[in-house]
Amino acid sequence: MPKRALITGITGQDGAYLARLLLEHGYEVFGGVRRAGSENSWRLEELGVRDRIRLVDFELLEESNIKSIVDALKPHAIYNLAGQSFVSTSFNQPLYTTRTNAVAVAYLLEALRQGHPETRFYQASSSEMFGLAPSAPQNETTAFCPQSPYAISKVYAHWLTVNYRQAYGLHACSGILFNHESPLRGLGFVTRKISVALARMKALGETAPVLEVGNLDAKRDWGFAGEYVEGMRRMLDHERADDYVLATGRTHSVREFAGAAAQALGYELAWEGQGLAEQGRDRRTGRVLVRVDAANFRPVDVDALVGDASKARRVLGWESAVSFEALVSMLVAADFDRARRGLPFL
Ligand code: NDP
Ligand code: GDR
Repeated sequence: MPKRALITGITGQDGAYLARLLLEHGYEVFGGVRRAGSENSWRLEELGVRDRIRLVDFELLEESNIKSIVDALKPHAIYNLAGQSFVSTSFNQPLYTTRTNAVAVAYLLEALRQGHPETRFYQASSSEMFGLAPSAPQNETTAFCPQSPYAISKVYAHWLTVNYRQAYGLHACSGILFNHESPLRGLGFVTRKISVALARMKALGETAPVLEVGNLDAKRDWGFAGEYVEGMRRMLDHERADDYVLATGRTHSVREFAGAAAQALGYELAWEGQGLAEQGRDRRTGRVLVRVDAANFRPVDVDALVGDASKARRVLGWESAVSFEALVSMLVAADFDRARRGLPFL
C-alpha cells in the first residue's frame, strides 16, 4: 500500500512542486482545494501531475470539513501549505489572515490529536516571523519580531505546532522557509512581478507598461521553490520531528533583483533619483523601465532577511544549490517565452 499524503494548498506554487516530488517518492497524493467557480489547477497541469493526484474539497475556515477529510483519508502525512500568503493583503484583511493562517492550524492539529496522532504534520512557517530580527543570519534560535498580521498569524501557527509536538508527541514539524520563487510563483510577489513586466517589455516593446514597484531597498534571501519542497519532505520523513530553517544564506535587494532580471533580458539598468522619484532607465535605449509607486509600499516593511540553514544541512542533508543569478534567469526565461508566444500570465 502506498503512503497517502494530503497537501493543503496544492493549487499554489509549493503545493504543485511538492505534489510532483511526493509522486516521485511513491506517495498517493491528495490535494486540498477550496471550491471556486472554476478549477485553478494550471500549476499542476504545467508540471504534468494533474491527472495523477486526487483533489478533495478543503476549506481552512471550515472546521467540520477539515475533520471529515482527515477522518476519511487517514493520511500518513499532512503538509499544510494552504494560507493567505500575501503579506501586504494581511494589513487590509487581518482577521481573515488570522483565521486561515492561525486558527485553521488549530483545527488541523486538534483533528490529529483527537483521532490520528500517528499522522505526520508539516506546517508552512515563514522567515517573515523574524521581522525586525535582532541578529543576522537568522536560524531556529533567533527571536521572532513579526511586522505584519501575516507574520503574527504564522508565529501563532508555528508555536502551536511546536506545542502539539511537545505536549502530545505528534510528529509535527515547522519549516521556517525564506522566500522561494519559481516560474510558478504568484504574479503579485515582487520577483514574478518584475520578471513578467520586464519580459513583456522585451517581447512587446513600447506597448508594454512600465514596471511599478515599492520598497527597492528591501532585502530578501531568495531561493528556488523546487528545492525547498525537498526540504519539507525530508523534515517529515526524518525519524525525529523538529523545526528547520530553509534558506540560501545570501541576500539581495529588490533593486538588485530588478537589475539582474533586466540584465538577463539584455537591458542595462541605471538608477536615478531618490525615494518615490527613483527610476531605472535602460542605458542603451534611454527608456524608463522601472518606477516607484507609493501604492506598493506596506504600512511597515521588513528591511532585510538572510537565513542560516546549517541545521537542515547537518541533520537532513539539505542545501540550496540554485544561485541567485540562475534563479533570476529561470524566471525571466520562462516569462519571456510566455510573452513571445502570446500566452497568458497566470
Ligand atoms: P500560494 O499563495 O501560491 O498558495 C497558497 C495556497 O493556499 C493556494 O493553493 C490557495 O488556494 C490556498 N488557500 C488559500 N486560502 C485558502 C482557504 N481559505 N482554504 C483552503 N485553501 C486556501 O503560496 P505558496 O505556495 O508560495 O506558499 C505555501 C505556504 O508556505 C503558504 O502558507 C505561505 O504562507 C508559506 N510560505 C511561503 C513562502 C514562499 O516564499 N513561497 C515562504 C514561507 C512560507 P487557491 O489556489 O484557491 O488560491
Ligand atoms: P514577501 O514577498 O512579503 O517577502 O512574502 P513579496 O515578494 O511580496 O515582497 C518582498 C519584498 O519586496 C518588496 N517590494 C514589493 N513587493 C511586492 N509584492 N510588490 C512590489 O511592487 C514590491 N516592491 C517592493 C516588499 O515590500 C518586500 O519587502 C513572501 C510570501 O511568499 C510569504 O507567504 C512568505 O512567508 C515570505 O515570502 C517568506
